Amino acid sequence: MEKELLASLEKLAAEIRLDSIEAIRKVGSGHIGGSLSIADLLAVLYGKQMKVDPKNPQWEDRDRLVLSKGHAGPALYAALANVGFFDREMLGTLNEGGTKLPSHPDRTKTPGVDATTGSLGQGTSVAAGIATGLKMQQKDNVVYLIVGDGELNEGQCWEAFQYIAHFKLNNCIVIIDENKKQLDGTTEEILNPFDIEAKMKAFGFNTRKVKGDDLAKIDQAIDECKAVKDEAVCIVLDTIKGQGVKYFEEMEANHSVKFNNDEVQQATDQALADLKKIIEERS
Ligand SMILES: Cc1ncc(C[n+]2csc(CCOP(=O)(O)OP(=O)(O)O)c2C)c(N)n1
Ligand SMILES: [Mg+2]
Repeated sequence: MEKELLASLEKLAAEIRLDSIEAIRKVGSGHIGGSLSIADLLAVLYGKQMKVDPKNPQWEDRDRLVLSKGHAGPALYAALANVGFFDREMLGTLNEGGTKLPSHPDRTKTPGVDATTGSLGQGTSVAAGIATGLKMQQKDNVVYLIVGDGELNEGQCWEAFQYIAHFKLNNCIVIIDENKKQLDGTTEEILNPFDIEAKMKAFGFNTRKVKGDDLAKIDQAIDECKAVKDEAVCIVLDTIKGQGVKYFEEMEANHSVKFNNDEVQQATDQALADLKKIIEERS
């Protein structure tokens, strides 16, 4: 990947982290861990891979994104704002009464949101349906489906995966955020998904696993998926819950973080300062 492009994606990933954390902190608590673990992925998608027009969010020929792990809405909103779908100032209205940015995405409220999600599992079927529709219309747009590893507890995921594989929906790139944690513990202790890559292969997916903080590798994996014909495709992202901010990575209960004491406030101030530095250096 060219140096300049890499720097611009690193900048966008830092902006997504900064804006997600600031918005959630303003609410007082929220899904920090799962928002940060997909910041790099979202930077590659909205910063390079996705065919979208921020000035025309309903453009018929756009690629779609289904954030099935809808609790990471703040990261999606940060990505959308930073590429121009709406004003960054709107991020400060997260979860307020009457907001266009509810904690979980709502396609009727937010410019750029393609699917209403939050009830885990359901986004997988929504993405399968959109991909089927695009195939029927002979459109070559891509649907990006982001699924959590804890979300795999939902049987609906496996039903949708079986469908996507059977109908060879290579226009639906399934991306599983393997951050090894879910709401109240590690996936291994709550309900072990075992080897996700092997499972997706067994379900008929052309599957690859990449480090979820390596922007160039994520980009390459998406290019590889786009080149696959007649097979369903999957990327397992090897991530850390809280990725990119050491304090949140090391926090044990980092699913929903409460900003209610001096320690977390001071560590967050430091994290925001560090992220601002990354953004400045790459501007
Ligand atoms: C059907 C359903 N059951 C329970 C929840 C509550 N819930 C929200 S997030 C979450 C854990 C999800 O874990 P994972 O998919 O690993 O998310 P991440 O680690 O990426 O935050 C749960 C159980 C929900 N949103 N939907
Ligand atoms: Mg998880």
